[in-house]
Amino acid sequence: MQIDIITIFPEMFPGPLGYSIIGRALERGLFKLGVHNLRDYTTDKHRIVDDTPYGGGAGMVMKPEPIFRAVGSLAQEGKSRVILLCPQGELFTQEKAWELSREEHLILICGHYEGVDERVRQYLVTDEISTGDYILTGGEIPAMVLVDAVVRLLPGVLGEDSSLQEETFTDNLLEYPQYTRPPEWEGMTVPPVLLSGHHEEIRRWRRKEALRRTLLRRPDLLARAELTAEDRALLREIKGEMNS
Ligand code: 4G0
Repeated sequence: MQIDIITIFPEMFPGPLGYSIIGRALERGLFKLGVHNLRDYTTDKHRIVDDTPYGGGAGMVMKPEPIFRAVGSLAQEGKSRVILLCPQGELFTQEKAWELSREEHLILICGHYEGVDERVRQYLVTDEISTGDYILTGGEIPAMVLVDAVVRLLPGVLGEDSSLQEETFTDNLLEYPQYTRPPEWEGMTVPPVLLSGHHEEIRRWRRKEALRRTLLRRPDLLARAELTAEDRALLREIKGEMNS
């Protein structure tokens, strides 16, 4: 996969993407990262990328021409998703990360100021994506979030035994609680079932705790989960425990 970033702060990259699993994937050539200074696509002496909004009002808007030139020089006919990171975009989800992980070329546009000329959205961008309902000073950190979420799904990036299937959001349930050694630390203990070696009991306990967490913290996810007969029985047990 090729990922091209268009930004007025190219020095921010690779930044966090140069570390850990994504950094390793970059070194191993499992994806290519191109970082492009938007000002290199201006034609004026002062390399201006913003201008005042038509109709008046506070703040500045990103000019269309440098963005059109940058995307025009990077896009490969019919092969590129052109993504604008902005608060008005569709919320980024694990499902969207999986969708983008199947693409061969992503172009990410990092917005700034009070926004981007609407013609960029209308004629250039294929996807507007928001990482969450908050405003940042620029789209660079959301772009890094997207790259991390997508690249870790590419073949060969995660280790052998890390199961992408078992993950949170694949089945719309939160993860069950995890413990490691020691079995007791300053009076804080590990649930005995996990030390019991009874694999079937452990599986059932984990499923129940995943359901309990999702019920308490994310009832919206639980409503969308596909529940088995066992899941419904476990939820009844949990609800019984809550009344007593
Ligand atoms: C475009 C993304 C870009 C428009 C970008 C701001 C939050 C996110 C930006 C604006 C961003 C996110 C209209 C304020 C840059 N902030 N949640 N800021 N407007 O993904």
